[in-house]
Amino acid sequence: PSRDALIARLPKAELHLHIEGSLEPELLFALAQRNGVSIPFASVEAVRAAYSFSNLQDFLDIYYQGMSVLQTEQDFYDLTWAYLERAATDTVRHVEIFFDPQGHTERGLAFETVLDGIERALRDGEVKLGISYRLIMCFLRHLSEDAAFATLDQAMPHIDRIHGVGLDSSEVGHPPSKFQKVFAKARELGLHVTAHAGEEGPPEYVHEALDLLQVERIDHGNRALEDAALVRRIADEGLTLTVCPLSNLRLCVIKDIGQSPVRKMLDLGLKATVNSDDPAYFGGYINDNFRAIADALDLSEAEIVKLAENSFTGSFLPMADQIQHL
Ligand code: ES4
Ligand code: ZN
Repeated sequence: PSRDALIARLPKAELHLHIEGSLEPELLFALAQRNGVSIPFASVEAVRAAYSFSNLQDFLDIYYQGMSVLQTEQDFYDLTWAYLERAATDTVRHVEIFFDPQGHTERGLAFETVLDGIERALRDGEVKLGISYRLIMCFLRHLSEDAAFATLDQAMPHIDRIHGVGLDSSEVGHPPSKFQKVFAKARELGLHVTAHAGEEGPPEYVHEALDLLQVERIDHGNRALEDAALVRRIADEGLTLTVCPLSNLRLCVIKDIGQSPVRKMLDLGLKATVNSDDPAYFGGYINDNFRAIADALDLSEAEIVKLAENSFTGSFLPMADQIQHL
């Protein structure tokens, strides 16, 4: 249908993408062999079959296990380059990529191995694919704030290469308030700030992300819709929500794709965007996410265009660069 053609050709930015979550089973297998890392799967098919989750933690256990095949700077390059080539086929023009340094430094890798490989691919993507980028370092919220400070210290010699900080991993039981001090430090350094909030956690966590972390965006934000005052605030402040429809479905945040919060957010005048989160694990890249909700939510062409525009105006690009894409 014409909606699919529109989605296929619309320029878009991806604002919620964990680079480690773009590790496809084929590359996972190839890297396991290259690095002599043993994985508990006999085949690519067996890996895919294991990607059945009933909640966020179910997924995270498999996601952290998958990362173990990433060992060298070249591995991080190959991972990131594969994502960028795939994103280019979806007419993605700008990416703001999350990475989880603690998922790697905890395994004994140097912070620089991770950063150098990801960044080298991002620079190549800018030159060869015309995709601009920002890089967002996430703190793992199931770890302590001291561990987040140690990660920020490791990043300090390279801070000009990192554009923002985020907060991810197990949400419930690890509220934004736990990271108030380290986010204050990040803001003092001039970094952009965002946080996962309201994916599984209550609306109170979204309030905390705004009040205590002073985030510029809300990653997911599904459960913000349960709180009318919060909805009003998000609308009034023009805050961007980075929604991930297929992620929500596969992590059982929603029962079917027709329950994606994108419909309500658009109807409420909230600035929603569509993103792929961990595409290798959730069964689709950004255009797959657009197509899934376009059908299920019966999005108009104007709504699809609006979602793509929101991805640029909600990005960390300077205004002048945002406008170039509209
Ligand atoms: C994540 Cl979907 C999601 N939620 C929280 N943390 C994450 N890390 C990678 N994907
Ligand atoms: Zn995420």
